[in-house]
Amino acid sequence: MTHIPFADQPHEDHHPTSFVAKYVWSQDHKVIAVQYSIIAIFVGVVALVLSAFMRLQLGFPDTFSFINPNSYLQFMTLHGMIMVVYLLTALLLGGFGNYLIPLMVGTRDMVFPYLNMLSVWFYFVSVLVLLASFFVPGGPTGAGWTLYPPQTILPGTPGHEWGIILMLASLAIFIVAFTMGGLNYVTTILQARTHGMTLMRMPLTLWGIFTASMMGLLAFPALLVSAVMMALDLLAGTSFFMPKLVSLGDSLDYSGGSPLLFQHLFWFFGHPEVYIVALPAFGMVSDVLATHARKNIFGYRMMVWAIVIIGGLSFLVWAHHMYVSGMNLAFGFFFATTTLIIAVPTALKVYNWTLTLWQGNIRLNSPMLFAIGFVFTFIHGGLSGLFLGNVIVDVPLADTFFVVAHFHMVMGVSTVMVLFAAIYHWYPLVTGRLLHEGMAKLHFWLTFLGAYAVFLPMHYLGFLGVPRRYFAMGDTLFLPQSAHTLNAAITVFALVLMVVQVVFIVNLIWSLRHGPKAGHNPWGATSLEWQTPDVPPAHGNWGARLPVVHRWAYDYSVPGAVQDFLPQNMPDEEVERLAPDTDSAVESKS
Ligand code: HEM
Ligand SMILES: [Cu+2]
Repeated sequence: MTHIPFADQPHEDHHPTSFVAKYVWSQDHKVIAVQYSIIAIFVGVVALVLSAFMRLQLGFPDTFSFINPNSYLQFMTLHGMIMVVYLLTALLLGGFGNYLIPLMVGTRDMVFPYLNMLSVWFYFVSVLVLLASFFVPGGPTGAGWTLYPPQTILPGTPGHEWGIILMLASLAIFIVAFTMGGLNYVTTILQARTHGMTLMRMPLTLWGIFTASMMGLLAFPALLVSAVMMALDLLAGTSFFMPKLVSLGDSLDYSGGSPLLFQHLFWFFGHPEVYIVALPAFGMVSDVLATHARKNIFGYRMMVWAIVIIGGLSFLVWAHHMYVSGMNLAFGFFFATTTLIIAVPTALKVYNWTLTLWQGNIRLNSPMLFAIGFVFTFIHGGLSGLFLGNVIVDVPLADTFFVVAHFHMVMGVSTVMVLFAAIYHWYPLVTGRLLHEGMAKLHFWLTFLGAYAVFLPMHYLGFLGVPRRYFAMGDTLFLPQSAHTLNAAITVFALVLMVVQVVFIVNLIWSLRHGPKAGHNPWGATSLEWQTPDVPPAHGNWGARLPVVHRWAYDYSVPGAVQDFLPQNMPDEEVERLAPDTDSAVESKS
């Protein structure tokens, strides 16, 4: 007897009816995805406002009384942590991962829907705990998002009483949430693919999300144990990370712990984390580029292997964040080498994106513009990474604004570019409406140029030696006037860049009601998520029967075919039947 997938076995579908069951305690991956996305975007806006405060202080020192050295560090810490973990990780995996995985593999939902629901609610609690630190005595921790001990828990660092505890607790809860989600993403991709959906037919979006989820399951535990150990140092008097030291004249009770151990654990998580964010973005941008260039992605297999290899290698480079920690130089040489090796598969991906565009039938719409914007900003961020990856160049540049410029370009701006591309690309599927294209293009140009105006000059500040994590430069002699002028200019550009995002939010909300109806598969895309019987996809996604997959996800502009895309679930007989003249269809198949 042929195998009947679970979802196709005759059984009563459970369709929730009450509002609470549908939208609050929902187990539907699509609702959970939207919940994840809304929370992530909300907390991301908080982080954006915090960066506005920092920029105001840096551009116009002594002007704003509510920003003092302590609050600057607190804003900086929360800004960094929220952006990396609570916005990007949550939005890419919890948001896009949740929405796209079941639709793209052709199943009805995640394999553990209840766990999936718990995941989003744990995430919500972790955000609340984090934000609560603004309201406790002493405020949030100002230790920097890297949370290095001993300074993190010593008096003198803002938030050393309550703020740090809430930060550690919030991270622990986030990791629980991520683990419940991540297990779902991995298992669903491995176990719930529909008939014909082999691994090597999956869209690259799925490869990116899959690899990133696997990495998250391996990397987050390192952060979890460091959070627990630090909490013990803080509350139970252990000395995992705290050396024997004298603080403000008093000898503290700690003995023999290793602050460097924390740095290793943190970056064992922290570097892969960069790719946990980057790989889903790599995957999604590949699909956006192929769809809107009406071409197959160039070198699909290479692209898959590059994702997997980058994911694996990224566990071997962590100490490139520690060149100035006093570690052995030979050790530094090892990590510089592994870091530069990662550049190979990464550069390969960039070539393949470019070759995908080559002679494509390019539609310069908003998803495509943002996708191309990503390729630019990613190349720039990647190139400055080559500087910093080398010990001898990194040492003078460490802890300057060059580093701030580098990581904002490579993981801030470029990932956000992909997020915008993805939102403009998939919004019609999620809501059934198209966004306003004029507003979208305006949003692109102002965001793209604005991002360059903000982050390009920071490289120069870094060369001048402007230190990062400084509240004010004062009248330092080594800084020329140009540094101060630039700092003011960057702040003005940053404020414009932030205000421009209002166009995006307005477009999102306005188009919900007033956008033109998207209809079925408005981009003419091949992958399964666009082939559902209902738009937006209904509960259970596929109506009575699951789709069956006959081809890979990149059959665009196939010679001899009647239309310029062949959906993954279109059988060969159908392709032939639709072919305008049978000869050429047969030719192209032979
Ligand atoms: C308009 C957008 C943004 C602006 C204006 C901005 C601005 C800043 C500023 C002024 C700092 C502090 C620099 C210092 O004193 O050392 C900072 C730190 C940081 N930002 Fe952003 N940022 C933006 C977006 C992002 C995004 C999207 C990310 C996501 C990766 C991000 C991640 C970080 C991180 C990780 C830090 C380091 C925090 C630390 O040193 O502990 N930022 N940002
Ligand atoms: Cu790194």
